[in-house]
Amino acid sequence: MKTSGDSSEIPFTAPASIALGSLGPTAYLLVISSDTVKLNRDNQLPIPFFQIAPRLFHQYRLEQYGVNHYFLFIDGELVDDGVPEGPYPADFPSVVFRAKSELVTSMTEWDYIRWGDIPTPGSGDFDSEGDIDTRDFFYFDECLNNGGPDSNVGPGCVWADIDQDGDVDFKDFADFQLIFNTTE
Ligand SMILES: [Ca+2]
Ligand SMILES: [Ca+2]
Ligand SMILES: [Ca+2]
Repeated sequence: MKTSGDSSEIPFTAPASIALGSLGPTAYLLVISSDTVKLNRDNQLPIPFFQIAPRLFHQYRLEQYGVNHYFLFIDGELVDDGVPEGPYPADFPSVVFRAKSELVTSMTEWDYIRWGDIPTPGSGDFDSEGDIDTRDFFYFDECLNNGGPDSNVGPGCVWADIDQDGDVDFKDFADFQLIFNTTE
């Protein structure tokens, strides 16, 4: 997503935010302005801020592994990690994203939001359903379009790097075709 909103809006949970919550101890709230991002997990914990290049699209990715570890990536770069406060999701999980103007007018654009099990690296199985089908190809194609030989397409496409050499290129596409629809 990207936003033109000023960082002075951040105390008002504006200009943009995405909140992952559920009935449990663990929550993640990202408050995003044009050049600054705030992560709030819990007011009792440190609240880190990150600088981003202003008014450009940026990608935010949060991974949580059981109760052991979470990782936050911005544009594929690890910016924060640590021990979660508990399991996630718990009951009634939700993802709430919004744009808001408190005192300063702004424009916010969300491109896409995804949620789900983290796919196995190199599996080609984006949606972790145990098959390789057209739905997986839809996202594989996106990784390939952003990739190429020796590219780094970031943690969001590790599942599409079939030969596990760090990129998503036409070699991976050839391998993807070989496993397409071959598993249940
Ligand atoms: Ca699949
Ligand atoms: Ca390659
Ligand atoms: Ca590859």
